[in-house]
Amino acid sequence: MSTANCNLSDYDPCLVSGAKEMRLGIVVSEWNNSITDALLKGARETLKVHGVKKENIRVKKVPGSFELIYAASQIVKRDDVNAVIVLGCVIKGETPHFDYICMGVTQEIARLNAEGNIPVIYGLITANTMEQALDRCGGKHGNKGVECAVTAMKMVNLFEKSGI
Ligand code: DLZ
Repeated sequence: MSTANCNLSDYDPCLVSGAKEMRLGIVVSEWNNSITDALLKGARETLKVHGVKKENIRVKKVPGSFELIYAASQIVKRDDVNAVIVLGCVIKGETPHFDYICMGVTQEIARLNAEGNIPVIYGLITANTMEQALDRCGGKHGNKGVECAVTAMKMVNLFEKSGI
């Protein structure tokens, strides 16, 4: 699994349609905010390009990536958006804390995604270094926020269009 050979911002715009009436929730972590602000910008700009109205993008900031779980689950329960995107950045330190945060967030977002009524899009950067994170929030590997926005719009359309 590697983003080294792909660019997170590359996608085929023809595969994204019908987003004008979509309502999206975005939960963003304040930890490593130089990274997460760039992810949010990438996501917002991409949604805008596809016609999502500014007032239909609801952003909630949380202190750290671990809090993404609670905020996303509350938004899912309220059922007033078509999808939720979670954006965070965890950078490996000297202790195993990194592993616990990454594991906890990943498992709970996966659970919410499978059990809730709307898609929850996983935008957690898990990096060994700040440089790796910068490469993925608008640097040489593109912007994960863009990738998440595209994924959200595609996932909302998945059942809207097929009717199943
Ligand atoms: C405590 C902590 C640490 C050490 N590192 C990060 C990080 O790299 N990225 C991140 O989003 N959050 C970090 N946190 C904060 C935790 O996610 C969480 O906010 C606290 O443990 C309080 O629940």
